[in-house]
Amino acid sequence: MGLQDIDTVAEKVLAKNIRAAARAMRWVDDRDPRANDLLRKLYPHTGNALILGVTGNPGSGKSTLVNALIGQYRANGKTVGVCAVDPSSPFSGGAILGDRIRMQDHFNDDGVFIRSLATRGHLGGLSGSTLDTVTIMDAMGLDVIIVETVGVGQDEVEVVRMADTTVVVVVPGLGDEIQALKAGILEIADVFCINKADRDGVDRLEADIQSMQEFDHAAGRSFRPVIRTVAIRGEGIGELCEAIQAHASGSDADGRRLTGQTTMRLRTVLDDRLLGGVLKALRSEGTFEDAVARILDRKSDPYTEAERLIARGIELLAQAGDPPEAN
Ligand SMILES: Nc1nc2c(ncn2[C@@H]2O[C@H](COP(=O)(O)OP(=O)(O)OP(=O)(O)O)[C@@H](O)[C@H]2O)c(=O)[nH]1
Ligand SMILES: [Mg+2]
Repeated sequence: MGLQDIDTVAEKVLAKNIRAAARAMRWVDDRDPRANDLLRKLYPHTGNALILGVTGNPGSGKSTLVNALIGQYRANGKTVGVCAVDPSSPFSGGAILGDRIRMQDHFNDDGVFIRSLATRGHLGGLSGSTLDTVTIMDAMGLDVIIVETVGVGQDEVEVVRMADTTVVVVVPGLGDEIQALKAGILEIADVFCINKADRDGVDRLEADIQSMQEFDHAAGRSFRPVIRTVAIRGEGIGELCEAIQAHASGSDADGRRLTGQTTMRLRTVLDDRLLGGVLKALRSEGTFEDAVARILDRKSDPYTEAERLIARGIELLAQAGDPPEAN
């Protein structure tokens, strides 16, 4: 695995070469040892894209909305990257295929780069591989990078925290929407999007969101816009883009927010490398399974074993070689 190889791929990614970018993303997915070196080279060239999180319940119309947003950004001359995270949840089997179909308007446009990430089988790696994919897209010089995730798990919430602006998609008529919002998604919304506004119950849902916002407002939080869309017909997309733009260029994009994002990024990479990397190594040498067996036999306990695994993990990390000096 030549360093030259990594340099070439990095140069090509920076020159917007699609095949090199796809290769880089494969390295990330496969946890290829070249990925870290590559990402290190790309990182200084990032920070220019608008990173947009789109999250919401399964089936709320996120992909359809993303498809419409791509159209709007392309019409404004902007290039777009999409990173769609398939939660592999029981609700939405086949989401990757679904994304393909829903975003197919843009498959032959070389100003659009769409990547689906499966989460099945990733050990603590969802946030990490999403973040790495976004880094590659940012380095490619794409203007807007949209990350679509289902807003159900903690992992998804963390992914969205890396975004500059987050749109939370809700739909009328479910009744449980607000419950889902209360379970943490509400917090992360910079813009609310009521999609499927062609259905009944829109006024009611908007009133619910607003009354929650009153509550938040009393606690010092500013009001966030609520935009109605009918994604399948492209209605409300212009307004949604404006609300996104207003947030992205607003005072929220201040130093504190950026520090928060950077903290989240570092934590994400750290979690990913520790859990994904070290745990994988521990499992492949059987240490983890041995520990499970000892606990099962009541010969040991999770506390002792966790300490033992941490110690072994540190040894494995040391063997993997020292990182380059910070400069
Ligand atoms: N009536 C109506 N249906 C819509 C609208 N937007 C999307 N849909 C439909 O809702 C269904 C789900 O849309 P998707 O875009 O796949 O939803 P999603 O949130 O990406 O779904 P997952 O990725 O599986 O969580 C599809 O059948 C869409 O055609 C809308 O504005 N109105
Ligand atoms: Mg989708």
